[in-house]
Amino acid sequence: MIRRMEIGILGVLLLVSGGLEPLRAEDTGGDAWLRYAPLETAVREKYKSIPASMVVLGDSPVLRTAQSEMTRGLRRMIGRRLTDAKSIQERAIVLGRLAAIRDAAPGLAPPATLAADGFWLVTAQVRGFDCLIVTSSTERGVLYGVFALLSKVARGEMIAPINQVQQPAATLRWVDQWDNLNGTIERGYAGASIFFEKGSVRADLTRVGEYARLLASIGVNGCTINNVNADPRIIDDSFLPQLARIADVFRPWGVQLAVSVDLSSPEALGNLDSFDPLDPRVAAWWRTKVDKIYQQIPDFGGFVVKADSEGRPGPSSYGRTPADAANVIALALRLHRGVLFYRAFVYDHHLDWRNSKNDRARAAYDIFHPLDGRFDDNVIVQIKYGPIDFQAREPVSPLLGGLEKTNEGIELQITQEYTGQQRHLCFLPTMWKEILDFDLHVNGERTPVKALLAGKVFHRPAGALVGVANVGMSSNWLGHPLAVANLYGFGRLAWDPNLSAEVIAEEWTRLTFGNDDVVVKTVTAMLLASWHVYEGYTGPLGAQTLTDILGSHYGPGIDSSERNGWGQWHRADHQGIGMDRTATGTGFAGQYPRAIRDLYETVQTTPDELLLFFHHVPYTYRLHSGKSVIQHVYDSHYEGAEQAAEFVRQWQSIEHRVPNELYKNVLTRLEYQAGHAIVWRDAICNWFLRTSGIPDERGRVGNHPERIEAEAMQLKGYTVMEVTPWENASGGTGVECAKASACTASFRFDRAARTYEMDVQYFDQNNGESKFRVFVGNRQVDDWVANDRLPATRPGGDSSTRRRISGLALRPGDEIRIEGIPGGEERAPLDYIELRASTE
Ligand code: GCV
Repeated sequence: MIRRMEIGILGVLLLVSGGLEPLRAEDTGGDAWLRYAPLETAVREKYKSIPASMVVLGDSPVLRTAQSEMTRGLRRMIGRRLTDAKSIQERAIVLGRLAAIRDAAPGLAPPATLAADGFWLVTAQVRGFDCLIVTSSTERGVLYGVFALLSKVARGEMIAPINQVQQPAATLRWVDQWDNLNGTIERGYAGASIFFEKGSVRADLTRVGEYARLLASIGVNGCTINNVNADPRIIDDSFLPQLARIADVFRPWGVQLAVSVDLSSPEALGNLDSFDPLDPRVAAWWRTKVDKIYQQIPDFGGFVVKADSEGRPGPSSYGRTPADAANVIALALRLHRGVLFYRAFVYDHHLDWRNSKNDRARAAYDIFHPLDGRFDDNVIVQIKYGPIDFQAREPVSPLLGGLEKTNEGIELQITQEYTGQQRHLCFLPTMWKEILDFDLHVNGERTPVKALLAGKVFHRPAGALVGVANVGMSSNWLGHPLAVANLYGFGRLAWDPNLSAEVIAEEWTRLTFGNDDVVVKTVTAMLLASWHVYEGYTGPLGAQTLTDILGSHYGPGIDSSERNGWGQWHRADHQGIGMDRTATGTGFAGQYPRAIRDLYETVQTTPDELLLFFHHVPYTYRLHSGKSVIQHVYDSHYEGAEQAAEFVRQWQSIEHRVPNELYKNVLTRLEYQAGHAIVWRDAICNWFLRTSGIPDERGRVGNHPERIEAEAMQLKGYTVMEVTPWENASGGTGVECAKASACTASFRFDRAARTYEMDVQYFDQNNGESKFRVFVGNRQVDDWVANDRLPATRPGGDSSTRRRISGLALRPGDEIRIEGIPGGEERAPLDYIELRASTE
C-alpha cells in the first residue's frame, strides 16, 4: 500500500518525467472524463497560441455555459485566464451561433452544410486578428464545439491551425434512466436515483447538473428521467413543478427533459373510464396534459412509452395498435415540437414453451413491421439492438431493417444488466460497433444499421440512438470506475457511429487517467478485450447470457430460461442445444432481408458466435473453428476465466501510475470478477458435462485436484446444504451454520511444505453479514466480514465469491480451520477452498 506522502513523491516524479499531473483520487468521481487536469509545461507549449481573450456573440443560458466551460477548462489545463471582451479587438476565442459569426466576420466562409448541433472549429483572421472560432447553427452546437476543443487539449492534440466540422449522425441522442419515484432504479447498479427520493424530486439537484454536463460533453441532447415501467404520478399536475425544476437544471447544458408515461394515465390520473387511444376524450386528455407540461417546461423533449409489455397496460386492451396509441399522444406533442418514443419491446411473456414454433424473438417485427408508415412523423419506434433483451450476444434486430416509412431509434444498454452489472468489466462500445456497422442489406442495398438510424436511407425526418444509462448517486456514476467508459462510449457513438471502439477507449482513458502511455495502453487493451472475455465465460455461441433470467440476471442460471413463458430459451437437452429459428423452426430468420436471411438460414453460413441463436445442433457439431460445440463451450469458459484473471495482472502492472484509492477500488472489482468468472465457468461446464455426457478433451471439467470441498471437511456445527441449482456450488453442495455462534470446517494439510495461495469460496448474501476467520493450527491468518451487497438472499451463483489469502506457509500435518459466525439470515455458508503453490 502506498501512503499519502509516497503518492506526493510519485506525483513529482511523474511531472518530472514528462507525464500529466497525476490523477488524484478526488478527480475520478463526478467530473469523470471532464477533469481538466493541468497539463505539464512541455505540453502547454503546444497551446501557447491560444488567445487570452474570449468574445461570446449573443447571450443565453447555453452560451453562458459554453463560455464558463471554456474558461474553466483552459484555466485548469493550461493555466490560461481568459478575459471576456465584448467585441473582437484583439486575438480572441470567439463563440457564437453562425448567424452572429457571419455578422462579426463577414469574410468567413462557413461550411455549406452544418446540421443542427453540428459545429465548426476554425482558426481564422477576423478584423486582422488571429481568432479561434467555435460556431454552430445552434447554441447547443457551440457548447458541443467547446467540449470538443477542450477534449483535444486534454489529450494533447494540436488545435491550431484547425478547420474541422463535426456533425452528429442522428438528430436524437438520448439517455433513458429507469428511476422510480421512490429513489430506486430498476436495473441500476450504482446507488440511488439522482432525480428522485421518497416519491418526490430531490431537493438538491447538484448531481443532476453534473450529469447534464457530462451528457452535453458527449453530445447527448435528451434525457428521460424515469422508469419505462412508469408511475402515472410522473405527469400528475401536482408533479409538474417538480419536473420543471429538473428541466431548469438541464437547460443550460442543452439537455431536453423527457419522461416515460403510463398509457393508462387518462384513467389513472384523469378520472376517465378508458384509455382507449381512439376515444376522443382520451385524445383531449393527452392534449390538455401536454399543454400543461409545456406551459411549465417550454423546451420539454417528449415521452417514452412502454405498453403491452411485461404486464404494462397497452392498446391491445381495446384492440388498438401501437400506432393508434403512439399517434394520439404524438399529436398532442407535435404542436410543441415534442417527440414520442414508442418502444418495440412488446412481447408475450406467457408463451407456450412446448410449442417449438413459438419465438419471442419474432415479436417486435411481427407487431411493428405491418404498421410501417402508420406512425406520425414525430414518433420514433425505439428498438432494442437485438430481438431478445440486451444479451451478451444477439443478432441485430430485424426490425431495424423492417421500417422504411417510420422513424426508428436503437436502444442500447449502458447499465450492464446482462453483462456483469458493473461488477464485471465489460466495455460495450465494442459490441455496439458490431451492431451499428452491421449491414442489413435492406432491399439488396448497403444499409448498415448506423445509416438507418441516421434516417438517411429512407429519408426520415428523425433518427435516434438511445442508451439506458441508469447512473446513480455513486460518486463515479456507475459504480465500477471503468464502467464509466460505457457512458462515454455511448455518447461518442451516438454522435459519430463511425468512430472505432479503439479510438473511443483510448479517448476515454486519456481523458480519465491522463496521457501516461503505459496506462493508456494497458487500460485500453483491457477495455477492448473485456466484452469478448465476458461473453466467453457467460454464454457460448449465441445461446445468450446463461444467467438467472427469472431473477437477478446476474450469476449463472443455465436452465432458468427453460420451461417457462419468458421465451429466452436455448433448448439444451442431452443431445444438443440451440433454437431452430430457420424456416423449419420458428421462421425468425425469415424476418431479415434476403442476404441476411440466407446467411442465417443455413447452418454452415451462420457465424459461429450466433450458431445457437439460429440452429439446434448436436454437441458434436463442428464449428468453423474445427472444434465441436461442446469442446468450444468448455474451452471458451476456461479461456474467459483465465483472461479475467489476466485483467488483474494487467491492472497490477500500472499500480503506481494511478491514484492509490482508485487503484484499490478497481483491483477489488477485478479480483472479484476473476473469482466470479470461475463460478460461471464451473457452473456452465459442469452443467453441460452432465447434460451431454461428453467429457472435456482436456480433462479439466469436473476435476479440481487443488480443491477441498467444505462438505468433505471435518465439520463442527456446520451442516451440509444443497445448493439450487446444483451447478452453482462446487460438488452441488456447501455447508451452512445454523447456530447462533461459531461453526468450524477443518482439514489436515497433506501436501508439500511451501508457500501457498488459498482461495476460500463462500457465499455472501445481502440479508446478513457473517464473519469468517481462518487459522493454520492456532495461528489466525485472516479474517473478514461477508458484507458485500451482491444481488442474492441465499447461497448460489449470485452470491458465490472468494477470499484470497496469499503467501500462506504450510507444512504437511497443519490443520487448516475456517470459522464462520452467522449474521442476520446469512449462515456463514462455505463452498470450498482451493490451494495452489505460490508462484512468487
Ligand atoms: C424496465 C428487461 C428488464 C426489465 C426492463 C425491461 C424493459 O426485461 O429486465 O427490468 O424493464 O427489460 O426494457 O422494459
